[in-house]
This record gives sequence, structure tokens and C-alpha cells, in this order.
Amino acid sequence: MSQFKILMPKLGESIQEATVTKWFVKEGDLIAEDDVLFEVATDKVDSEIPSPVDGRVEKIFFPAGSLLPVGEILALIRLSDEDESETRIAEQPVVNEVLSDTRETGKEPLSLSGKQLNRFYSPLVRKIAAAESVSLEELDTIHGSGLSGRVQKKDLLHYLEGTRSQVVTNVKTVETSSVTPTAPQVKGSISVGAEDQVIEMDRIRKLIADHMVMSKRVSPHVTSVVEADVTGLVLWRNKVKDDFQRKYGEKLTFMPLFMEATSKALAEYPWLNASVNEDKIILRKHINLGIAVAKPDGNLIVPVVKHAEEKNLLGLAKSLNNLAEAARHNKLSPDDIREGTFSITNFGSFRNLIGTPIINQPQVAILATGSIEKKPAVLELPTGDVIAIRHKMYLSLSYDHRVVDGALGGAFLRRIADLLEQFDINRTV
Ligand code: CO6
Repeated sequence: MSQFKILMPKLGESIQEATVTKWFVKEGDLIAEDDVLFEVATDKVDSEIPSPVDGRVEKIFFPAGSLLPVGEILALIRLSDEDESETRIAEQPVVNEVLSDTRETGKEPLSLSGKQLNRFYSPLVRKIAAAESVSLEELDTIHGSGLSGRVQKKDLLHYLEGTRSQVVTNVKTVETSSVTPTAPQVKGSISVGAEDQVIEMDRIRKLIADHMVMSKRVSPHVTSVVEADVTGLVLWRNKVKDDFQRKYGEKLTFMPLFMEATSKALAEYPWLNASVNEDKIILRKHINLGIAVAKPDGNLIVPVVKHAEEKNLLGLAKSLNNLAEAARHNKLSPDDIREGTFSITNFGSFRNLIGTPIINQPQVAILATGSIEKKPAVLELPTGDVIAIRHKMYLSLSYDHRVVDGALGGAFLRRIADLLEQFDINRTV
């Protein structure tokens, strides 16, 4: 029978050492794969480390409280016969690796003051997830009963038994129906008729779908709407637009102006520039604006204008134009879509007025900017009320009611509208 070495895992890119805070097993204990062996802590994250193998704990080299480098041998497990035949290697370099930052989904891990704070999955959980086609995004939504919400085998199995059975039923219904086109069937809630077309989602579509469902499941959304009179801003933009383009070689649409007002308001309302990690609220230092860009293939991607609070109008316009251009030509780098702290979706681009956007996790709010339209409006003048033609738009904000209540969300949204309404029309470019 051979031994399996349990090493100090690498808990993140930059982490070199960690403290074993607690052992859950002692020498001589029989253990099964996924049983928790020990708890480990760094300055960034605490994790339970499960066993990757079945066997008996033969030797524990360091007591709880020891600070040890990544890769140090912490314990030896005498493999059970079954595991020995399955596992020819007697050690593995890392018991558990933290999920890589560059997930295919483009979804970033939670970041705490710039530090990575990833959710941790044991090899067994990942094996089951892969076998059951559970994506990383879907895994992220599963409630974990281990330390810091670690998803254990039993949590995943429980999840698979429950939530997914409905989805699986529906998928099977579509498959069955599509191979028997002359006899349309209705099973569950989906029916496919003889003349219906069934289209396989591409990878990006699936990722977007997963992300949207995950967001709705994770955070209770509420949406508030305000109207803003942006006549001054529109007249100014229309006046300077050509000069701006000539002088800087960048087009100036309304978006950079929306971004500027949003960034200012976020600086005043830091709870909107935040993330939730279990029972902790993380207020982000920088304002990184995710901008929803509609791609020619019909998909949507959200590149991020980093440190918007440090950029002037030209800087915002440049970043927006570059990112939107790169997005439309599939030229975004992984870094371009990471670390957003708040998002804006401008469906005014296709003349929509009001919408209720879905929060881009792990952020807590998203602003939607509707189309600016000319409207008759009542103006209160010292000489009495008059009706005038004004440029108006709706702004809607969806926010996570776990952390942002209506009064706060509403005040923040109104502040953006006020900043746009109070735009200085004498501003120079
Ligand atoms: N009002 C009036 N005019 C507008 C507006 C609004 N809100 N938005 C754009 N425009 C004008 C814009 O100024 C341009 O006109 P000129 O400057 O006079 O040439 C023109 O429309 C085209 O602008 P464009 O969209 O190309 O550039 P912009 O910088 O405004 O926006 C973008 C960049 C990347 C945000 C945009 O191109 C885009 O992709 N928008 C769609 C985003 C999207 O699909 N979001 C998801 C919507 S679904 O959220 C959703 C709630 C649910 C429904």
C-alpha cells in the first residue's frame, strides 16, 4: 500500500505561505475522499481542505497554528486498496488549486482590496460537477455548508437532486420533440411544434444565460426609475461634438457624459460601488465602470473602464471608444472584462426608453440609460408655468436589495439625474 502526501495548497496566485489553524483528523483516523482534513488561513481567505483520497491518516507533521510555505508536506495518508489502484501517483503538488482567474466565463473572482478571493472546490466536487455539466458559474450559486460556504459533495448532490431535475426534464422534452416533428409534444412547460426551429445555443450565449440566471438567483433585484431633463447637456454636446472629434480624434457621444456623472455619484455613494461576499459588504476603492456593448453577432459583453474616477471626459471617451471597438471585433483581452465595480447599459442606442437591467455579478447595481427624446414639458418660470420642448430621458437603476434599500438606491439615481440636469453648458473641451 502506498502513501499520499498532503501538501500545503496554493490558495492564490500571490500566496506563498499559510497557517494551519485546525486539524479535523488525527493520526490513525480513517478518512474518505472529500472529508475535511484541516483548516488553513491566509491574510486573504480561510479554507477547509478536504482529502483528495480515501485512506488512513498515518502521520501529521505540524500542529495547528503552524505557519508553513506552500508545498510543505503536512501529512501522510496510507491509501486504501481501491484508491491505490486508482491513484498510481503517491502525491500531488497541490491538494486543491484555487480556480483560475481566467475562467472561460469571463466572470471575475471576488476581489478584496485588489486581492483575489476565490471560491474553493475540492477535486471531488469538481469531478462531479464536470460529469454533470455543472458550469463554474452554476457552482458559484450553490449554497455550501462548509467553512466560508465551501461547497461539499453533499451540497452538490443535494443541488443536483433538486433544482436541476426540472431543467433536465425540460431539456429532454425539447430533444424528444425535435426528433418527432410530426407529433408535437408538450411535456413540462416546453413544447416544440413541427414548424418550430430549434437552435443550439453557442458557448457565449450559454455563458450569458447562465450568468443572468445566476444573478437573479443570487441577488433580489429592485429597479427604480427617474426622468432627467438633459436639454443643456444635449445642446452642449451637439455644439462641441465636431470640435472634439477634430481636436482629439475621438467621437463624443452621450455615454462619456453619463459615465462621468455616474462616476461622480458613485464617489458620493460608495455602497453602490460594492460587492457582497456572504455576510460582508466590500466597498471598492476604485470606480471601474462595466459598459454593456452589443456585438454584431447579437451577443453582449461588458468591458470595463478602469479607474473612471481618475479620468476626464476625453479619457472616458477614449476608453469607451477603444473598448467598444475591441468588443465588436472580438479583440478584448481577459483583463478588459475584469474587475468591474458597477455597470451601465445604454439601450438608448437603439431608442429604447426604460428597462430593468440584470445586475452584473458580483456588483450590486446597474444603471440603464434610455433614449434622449424631445418632449413637451412644463417649466416653472418666475413669470409663470410654460410648456416648452425639452430633451428628456429615463434612467433606471437595478440594485441588490440585500445591501441597497430603496431610499439609498433612489437617492443615488436621483443624484446622477441631477448631475446631468445641472450640466455646465459653458464648459470647454
Ligand atoms: N439617447 C440619445 N442618443 C443616443 C443615446 C441615448 N441614450 N445613446 C446613443 N445615442 C446616439 C449617440 O450619441 C450616437 O449619435 P451621434 O453621436 O450623434 O453620432 C448614436 O446614438 C450611436 O451611438 P453608439 O451607440 O454607437 O455609441 P454610444 O457611445 O452612445 O454607446 C455603446 C456605446 C457601446 C454603449 C453602444 O454602442 C451599445 O452597444 N449599446 C447597446 C448596449 C446593450 O445592448 N445593452 C443591453 C441592452 S438590454 O439592458 C437591457 C434592460 C435590458 C433591456
